[in-house]
Amino acid sequence: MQQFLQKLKTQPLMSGTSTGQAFWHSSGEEHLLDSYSPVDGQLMARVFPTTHEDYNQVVETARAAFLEWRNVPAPKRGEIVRQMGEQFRQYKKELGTLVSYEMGKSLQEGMGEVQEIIDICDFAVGQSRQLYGQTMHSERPDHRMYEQWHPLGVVGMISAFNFPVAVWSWNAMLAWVCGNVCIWKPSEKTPLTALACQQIIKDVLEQNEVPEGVSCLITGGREVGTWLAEDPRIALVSATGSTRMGKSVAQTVAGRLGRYLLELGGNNAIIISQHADLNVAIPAIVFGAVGTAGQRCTSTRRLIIQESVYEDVKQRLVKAYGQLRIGNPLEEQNHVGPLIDRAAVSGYQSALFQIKEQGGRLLIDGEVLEGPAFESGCYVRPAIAEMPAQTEIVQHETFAPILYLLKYQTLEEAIALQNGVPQGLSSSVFTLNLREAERFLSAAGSDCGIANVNIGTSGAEIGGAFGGEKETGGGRESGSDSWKAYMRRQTNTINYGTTLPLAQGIKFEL
Ligand code: UN1
Repeated sequence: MQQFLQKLKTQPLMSGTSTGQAFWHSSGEEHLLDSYSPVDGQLMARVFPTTHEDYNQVVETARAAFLEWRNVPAPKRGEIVRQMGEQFRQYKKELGTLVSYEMGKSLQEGMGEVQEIIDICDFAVGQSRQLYGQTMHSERPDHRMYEQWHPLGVVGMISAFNFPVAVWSWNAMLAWVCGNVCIWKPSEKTPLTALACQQIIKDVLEQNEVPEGVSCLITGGREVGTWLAEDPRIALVSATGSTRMGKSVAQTVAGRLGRYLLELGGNNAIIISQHADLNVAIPAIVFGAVGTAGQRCTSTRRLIIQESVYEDVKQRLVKAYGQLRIGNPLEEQNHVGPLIDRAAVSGYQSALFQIKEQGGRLLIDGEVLEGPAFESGCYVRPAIAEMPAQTEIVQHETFAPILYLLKYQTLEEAIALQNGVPQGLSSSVFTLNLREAERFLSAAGSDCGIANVNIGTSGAEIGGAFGGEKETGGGRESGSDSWKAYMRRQTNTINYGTTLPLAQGIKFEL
């Protein structure tokens, strides 16, 4: 690991503030942010967090950089993002390994996360030549009307520990090709991967003489996120994390009529119909429920099963769970790594307790694993609970590998259950029946931002717009036309005639 850290130019004692090429800190050692690996409980590094004074310097540098960056032609900005993508290709193994070690997801998933960065870089390069506006026909003679998209300014990004680098890249790469400058506040639980990303793109910024301040990094706890939310100099705050955090960011940013983009909690369900191909469904369920140890916002938390196949599904799941290997995520044969920290383990234990209190029955009981290889205290056994109904705990997003089973008779009932939670991110149905699939995708079907047929709830590709409804926050990031969130629309009307006709036929003659 040490050798990977060195390659990524991340050291045991790091400055957590950067405006792109420059890294610095002004806080003393008494305020250090410690990064412990959930894999083995080791202290990986200590980071100097950003002070309020440093923060102001970062924002001012970013603002000055924006004045230059917005004038760089969009395809040229795309070219710089292309070079960043090349760098991430080169460092995929090192960064993927660091993601796995700092966050605890499997090495495969760590690499997959870096692949998402590479993919969004490619996407953003293409997008840089496609920041299209529409043209409209004016109702007035000798007039032309069209719209264009301009950058917003400084974009603040608050990211979560579970996707410590990919979610930043979805935001940053698009924000940059759109002409914005970025300030990234990663989760205080995963500062190192963020510093590594900043190191990886540093040379590209330098070689292209990109103004200092286009890519900024600030580190620290919740209060640092609050600085972004409160600051009228931040045109857009894009935040990923808990619904509680999102509500607070939304209220603060709305209080100054700023813009926000939220990607919050999910409570994702898969409906298993009697027409499902279970050979396809079972691996999708298991990956969705236990992948990233149930810490994706797209993790599968609820399984809504038609009663005639309920017993069969149950048995197959128990068998599949019996084959899961829990352990060091850096070892490729393991499927499930640790939870992020002991607080997450407490949340898992409390959910198991509430399941029993609310009439649930644990089909596979959870436990915190102990002994050699589990010293960090963060490894837990993925659990399955049969629930009598969608009780309070089922309504709640517990960031841990706990899967709830519910039974249904009719598809209408299944859809009502699927929609009957406060969150609305991802959803799936497994069926080979066309009517069922189309009903699920119709306006009367899933109320989520993502609705799939015969694939699971997690593992979305970057090409689609990513995000969800209700308490998930309503924002869309990544593919499709999500770029529009990082730009302001301007409607332009040009009169090339010699008179001044007014709209709506109004006569105003002098
Ligand atoms: C998240 O958990 O915040 O669809 C993002 C997926 C990943 C992204 C998840 N591509 O599971």
